[in-house]
This record gives sequence, C-alpha cells and structure tokens, in this order.
Amino acid sequence: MANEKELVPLTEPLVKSIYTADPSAHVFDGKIYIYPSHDIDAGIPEDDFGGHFGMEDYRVLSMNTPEDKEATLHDVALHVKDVPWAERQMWAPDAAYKNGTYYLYFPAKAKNGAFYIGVATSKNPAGPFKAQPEAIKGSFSIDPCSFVDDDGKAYLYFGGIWGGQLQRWQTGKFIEDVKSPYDLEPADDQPALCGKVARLTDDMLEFDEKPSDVVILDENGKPLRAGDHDRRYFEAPWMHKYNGKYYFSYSTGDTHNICYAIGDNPYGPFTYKGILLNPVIGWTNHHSVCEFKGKWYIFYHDSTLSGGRTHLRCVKVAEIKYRPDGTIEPVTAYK
Ligand code: FUB
Repeated sequence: MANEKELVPLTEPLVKSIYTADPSAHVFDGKIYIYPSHDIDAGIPEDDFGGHFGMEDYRVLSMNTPEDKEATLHDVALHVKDVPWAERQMWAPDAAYKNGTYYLYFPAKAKNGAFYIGVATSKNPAGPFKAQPEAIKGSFSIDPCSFVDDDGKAYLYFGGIWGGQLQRWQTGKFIEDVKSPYDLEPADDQPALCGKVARLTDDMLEFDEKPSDVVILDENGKPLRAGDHDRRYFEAPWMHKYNGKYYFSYSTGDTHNICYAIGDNPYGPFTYKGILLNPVIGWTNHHSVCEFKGKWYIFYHDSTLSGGRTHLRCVKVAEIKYRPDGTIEPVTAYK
C-alpha cells in the first residue's frame, strides 16, 4: 500500500470509543445492526497464528441509516466467560434472525487450542445473548457467516487458513502439533483450500449436513490454485444475493484483497469475478455486504483509529455500485 500516512480515509470509524473489526451487518426491524469483533490489546506479541487477536467479548452496534455519523454502541452482548466450551479469542461473529429469535454465531478457541463455532440466542438483536452449552457439532475453524435464503433455508459459511486453522482439519481431525501456521498448506500447483458451507437445522442451532467445500473457479472453470495468493480463499466469507445470483465474497489474507465470485445456488461452485475492496490500512481485510432501502453497502474495517496497529481496528461503511452485468465496482477505502 502507498505511504499509509498520506492516505485520506473515505469514511470515518462508526465508533471511536472502542476498537471494532470484522463487521457483519444485517437489517433487522428496519434498522442496521452490526456484529463486529471487539478488539483489545491483550498484550500478546504479534505472530502468524493470530495470538495477538485476544478478544474477550462482543458489543453490537446499530444505526438508523448507513449515513449516520456514528453508530450506537450497545452493552456487552456475550463474554467468553459465559461460554461454557470456550477459553479465548472471540473472533469474527455473525448473526441471523428466525421466528422471533436472534442467533449470534461466533468462533472461539477451546482448551485444546482448536477453534470451534458456537451459537448464542437472544430475543433482542443487540443482546445479551445466551450461549449454547456446546459448540456446534462438526464445526471447526473461524469466521462464521450466516445466510438465510428466500426459501427460508439457512446456511453457515466459515473457515480461515493459517491462524484460522482450516489447514489443520484436512483429515477431518484437528492436527495439534504444527510448527508454523503454513505447515499444512497445499503445494502452489494444487487446488487451494476452500471455505466451508453447511445448511443449518430448522432451529438454527446445528449443522443439518456435513460441511462441504465452497469451490471458487477461475475464468476457465478450474478451481483456484493454492499458489494464487491474489485470488484464493483465505478467510472472512460473506454471502449475499443480488438479482437471483449468489455472491460469495472473502479475504485473500496475505494479499489483503476482498474478492468475490458468483454462483447459481448457495453451494456454488462460484466463478471468480474480481476485487470488491482493495487492501486497507492494517493487515486484515474483512467485510459484509448489506442492502438498505434499495442501496447496497460494504461494511469493512481498517486500522486508522489506532495509527495502523494490526489488531486494533475500526469498522466503517461505504456504498457499493453494481454494474449492469452484475459485477461490482471495486471500492478503495482512501481518497
Ligand atoms: O478478528 C480476528 C480475525 O482477523 C478474523 O477472524 C479474521 O477474519 C481477521 O479479520
């Protein structure tokens, strides 16, 4: 990225009193609710396992419109001490609504050092949420994204490589001993690791099927390769539907793009289409896409509020525009 000090941000942080990241935005009851990570400085040195992301709880934000100057910051929605199976690192969450109940999906590390995904419920979109006693059976890795299709079926997308541990689940069991977070990545000429998707049960609390790969194809119909760092899946999945098509967007991690791919159903495959959000200040890039009153918005984060510190981020919003062919004009977060 160009000299970060000279970049003028396109938009201001939605809250400045705490650090927030990984914003998952939804419209519930005519208002925008944002489910972010709540970044703190846990005093843990930075490494590629992501140990420095030592978050302990969630705080929900709400807005009347995306043009609001500031979001309302709600009280603690869920704390790790109230999640029986979790020990630390409450990473990027998401939320869903069904039949009068709000569901908060969240990843956290258990005592064995593995990430799993939990769910908590509330009658109020801002919480407080009550966690289920166990993680979702068959869940693993990070970054849950819930998607409720027009037919009422709900899906959970998830997964992240390196610190997100996806590469450590390739045998179906968690591989505990690894020297580095890159140890088990496929060779560059092999198909890239994929994000995962599973349909949720009617009660939204469990997987209704074994998670399957979210395959992203290149322009020739071939799965993206592991060496294709500019385009391959890394973490931060998001699903939205536009004009009957399914848009799967995600972060490319070490190349810092938010990219997107389009498919005909929730499972894919999805064909790679391009960059949705260019790299932002800070290492991570993470987003959600949300429609409000006929306009479309990307919620994202950068590290401007902390002067560039990787694990102390702030969430922001910008409008996005679709082209007539259904592709999206890429957003750059700086003027
Ligand atoms: O916030 C912790 C992790 O950083 C998230 O789970 C990733 O998507 C990245 O944003």
